[in-house]
This record gives sequence, C-alpha cells and structure tokens, in this order.
Amino acid sequence: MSAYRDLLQQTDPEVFNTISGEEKRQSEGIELIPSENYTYPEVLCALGSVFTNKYSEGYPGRRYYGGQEFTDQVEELARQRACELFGCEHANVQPLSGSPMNQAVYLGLLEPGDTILAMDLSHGGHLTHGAPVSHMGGLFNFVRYKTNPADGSIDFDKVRDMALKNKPKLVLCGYTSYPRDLDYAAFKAIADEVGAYTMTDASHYAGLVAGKVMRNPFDFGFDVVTTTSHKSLRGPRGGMVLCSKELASKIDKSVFPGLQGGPHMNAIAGIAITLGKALQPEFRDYAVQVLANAKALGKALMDRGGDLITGGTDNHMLVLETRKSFGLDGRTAEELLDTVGLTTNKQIIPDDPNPPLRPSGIRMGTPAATTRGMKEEDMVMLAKWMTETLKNPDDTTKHESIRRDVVALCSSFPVPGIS
Ligand code: DSN
Repeated sequence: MSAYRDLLQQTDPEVFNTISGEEKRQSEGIELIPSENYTYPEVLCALGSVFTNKYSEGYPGRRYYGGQEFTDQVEELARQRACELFGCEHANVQPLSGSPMNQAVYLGLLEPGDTILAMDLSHGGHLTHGAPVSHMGGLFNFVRYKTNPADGSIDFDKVRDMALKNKPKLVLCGYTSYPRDLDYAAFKAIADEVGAYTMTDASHYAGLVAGKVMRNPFDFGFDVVTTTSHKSLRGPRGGMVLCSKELASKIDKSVFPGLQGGPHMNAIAGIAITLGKALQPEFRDYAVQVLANAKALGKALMDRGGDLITGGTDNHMLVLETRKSFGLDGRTAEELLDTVGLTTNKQIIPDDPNPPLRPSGIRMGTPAATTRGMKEEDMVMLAKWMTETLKNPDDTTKHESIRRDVVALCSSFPVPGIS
C-alpha cells in the first residue's frame, strides 16, 4: 500500500482492514492460480499516483481534454516499449482489461454475424472467445475446434475442414486453460487459405513470449496479438492490442471511441513500467524459471498420482483432473487446498460432463510463486502438500500441520510490495 496507509487507517479503518487482511492472505499463502501474479512495487506506486485524476480521451497528440503533457509522454512510452518487446508495429495500451481488448478486435475488424474460428471453451478457450453466455457469442458466429486431451495436440486437418466449411473471417487461437504452446504456422496457413485475419489472445503467456521461452505469433505473420498486462507479464490490470501499422487505425477507433471512453492513465503508467522491466535481461531468467517450476510441479504431482490433462505442461500452467486422481470434484479440491493456504481454481476439463461450478479439475500455475523466488525444490514441496491434502480430505489435523508448513515456507519468500 502507498505512503498514505496511515491516513487510510485513520480515516476509513473498515476499508483499511480489508486491504491489510488481503496483504496477510497473500503473504501467508501461495498463489497458484495461473492468471495471477504479484506486481512490482513500482507499479503499485504508479497505480496510486495522480494519473488516476486525469481524463485522456483520444491518443497521444490528439486528445479531447487539455492538460495532456505527461499523459501523452507516458502512453507513448508504453506504446513504444510494447512494440519493442513483442516485435510489432503498433500497440494500443488503452483497453481496460482482457474482455474489452478482445471485443475491440472483433468489433474493429469484423461485421456482426461474421464467423470466428476459436478454441472450444472446455478445451481451454476463454469466455471472450465466443462462449454462448457472452454478448460476443451472440453477436458473432463462433465455431469451435477442440484439442486432444491426452497430449494437447490439435488436429489441423480437422481445423482446416472447419475453416473451409464455415469460411471464418477471423482465425483465433490462444487460451485460458491449455498447458501447451501453439503451432501458429499451421493456424496462419489455414487462415490464409480462407482469407481470414489471424489473432492470438496471449494473455496467459505473454510474459513467456516476452522472455523468449515461448513462440511469438508475430514471427509467423499473425495480424493481431492481444494480451492482458497482469498475469505472466506481472503488470497492473489492463489490456493491449498489438498489430501491424495497416490495422492500427481500425483497432484504435474500435477501442476509442468505439468501445471505451477515458483510459485509466494510472494503469497505463504501470503498463509502461512493466514493459520496461520485461525488456531487461533479468526478465528472461524469470520466464525460464516459470517454465522450470511448472515442469517440476507437474512431474512431482504425477509422481504422487496426479492425472494432468495433456500429461504435463509446456507453459506455466497445469490442469489436474481431480476426480480421476483423488475422487474429488474441482470445487472440493479448490476449497480443501484453500484451507492449507494453497490457492488454485476449479476448472472444467475437455468435454467436462460436470457443471463449471463443480467441474472435474483444478488449474494451477507458477508465475506468482516464481515471482517470490521459489524454485524447483519448492515446487516438489507444494506437490507433496497438495497431494497429501487431497488424499486425506477429512484429516483436519494433517491440514493444520500442512498449513503451518506453508506459512513457514512463505516467510522465506516475501511478496514484492508487501512490507
Ligand atoms: N480470469 C482469467 C483467467 O483466469 O484465465 C482470464 O479471464
């Protein structure tokens, strides 16, 4: 929290207590949700800065309000750093988060009713990739390809057949729950054959692309990459649309004024800081360690009877089939792990016969634990604690003992930004 925490404690102890409670929860537990991370203290500083006071509709050099000397500078820094980091020609850093970021691409490049080819939700696609419950799912015609849950492979002959039959205007890849890398060349070849745009939602793994440990879709000629700025990039909550110069105007108009009003300039300052950090050589070491930790966690879980969807991971994420492995649904597993201080999230698995609030698995990831400095040997401990908890769901004495061990481990790995 900022330098003003004493003031907040005095003036609004109720809100202060929720923040300090959350600080304690984050410090004394281990965050394993793959989409979460601990941002930099410098980003917390930017988020709490006076940029939060400023309205900046428009883009640098072309705003609808006065007083933009410094907002222009910081947004330009964020845009330039994004282009340098991801090797693209244009970056829009204004989307308020992941959903408006993807919506801006669909609405900017396509017409309502157009077809989009995307990954099936239960196989790892995201809600904003056309889930029937989303507005985008109603506005556009999404057709969905699946994966082979045994090894994560995608049958590109089938994807091509779907493309030839449905004539999508956009071929979308990227995911929220899929532990493998993607074959962008194969997606691009199919899109070219049917004259479709190519887009990747790299929100989960953009930090790993930036750290050069996963493939970069722009190396394969992709038109658009979207990414949130938190997750593996470690930034504030926000979104970015990265694209060619050719698409820049359509994308910019779609974000503002098409979909949003004033951007959150405090978050954009935080994004600029985050991208500056990701351009440093140390960020590559971080990305390497995220992957090493995920592999170590996956192996240790499998050694202890855990059944992982696709049999392992090539990225930061693992999906554990808890029903098969431990006879527990994902919600029960999530709740049990919460009691020992290990935070995961319940997760549907490919073609899950069970409902999303009581699915067959949980999802885990290593970006946050790696930010705290944890290494492979710590992942083995986590796997031991997780499997002991899940194998003994009624043994509260064991859970209390594991909880103490988790707190002890956490004390050696402080959370950045929490003193
Ligand atoms: N909520 C994010 C995730 O957990 O993947 C994406 O919206």
